Amino acid sequence: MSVGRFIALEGGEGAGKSTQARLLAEALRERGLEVVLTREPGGTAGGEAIRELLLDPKGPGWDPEAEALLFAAARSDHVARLIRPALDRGAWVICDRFIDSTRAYQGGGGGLPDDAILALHRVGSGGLLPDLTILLEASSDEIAARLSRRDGGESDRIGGREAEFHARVAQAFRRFADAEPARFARIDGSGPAEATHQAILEAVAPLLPGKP
Ligand code: Z5A
Repeated sequence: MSVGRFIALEGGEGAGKSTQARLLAEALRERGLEVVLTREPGGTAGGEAIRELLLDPKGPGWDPEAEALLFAAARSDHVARLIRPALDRGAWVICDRFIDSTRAYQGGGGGLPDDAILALHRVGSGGLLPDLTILLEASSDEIAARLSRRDGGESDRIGGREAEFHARVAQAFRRFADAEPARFARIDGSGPAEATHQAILEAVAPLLPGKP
């Protein structure tokens, strides 16, 4: 049986994570691999219900502590019911955001200590980490243009926070990638989607079956 692999895509809003997650899933399926394409918050019925609670712009809003607990609860369900079973049967899991988003948004952006977030992750999800985390980065001008084309000024409850919050989030992602270069690949997502896809395929290649 082949070995299951877990790839997460991370980065700010509009960096191209969903687009690239889809392209990567298609490329791996073309190689005959079973791929589970999923997202956070979400991925299971319970995770999607918590997503609504967290992101609905008309919802009540949460303090960083409550937000971190809700993300951890959604992730716990996602790992137990979808991600672990898929990895155990040898599938590849491609996840649009995972634990490093909580570390960057509720930690870097919201001010919660990283060790508290990682402790919640150990309790909720057994501390599961991706084999590879792809950090997609693009300039703020490029991202603003994409989001304005797509959303015309509408944001979810977290995406709509002030620019300083998002700057702290981006800085935190860079810090995590620099601290764990073996787990992260930092990829420039500002160019055409196809160029970014090729760079991601190169980063993923060492994990493919048959590679040492
Ligand atoms: N959040 C959190 O706080 N803590 C956590 O633990 C987790 C999440 C897991 C989830 O929102 C929110 O929850 C998020 C973080 C927070 N809020 N913020 N910020 P989401 O899942 O709804 O949204 P998102 O993750 O921020 O994704 P997004 O806005 O959809 O961006 P994306 O997935 O990175 O980009 P995309 O959908 O692939 O592309 C965006 C647009 O650009 C789209 O119209 C594309 O067609 C276009 N695009 C993509 N690539 C290109 C290129 N290369 N050139 C030109 N145009 C492109």
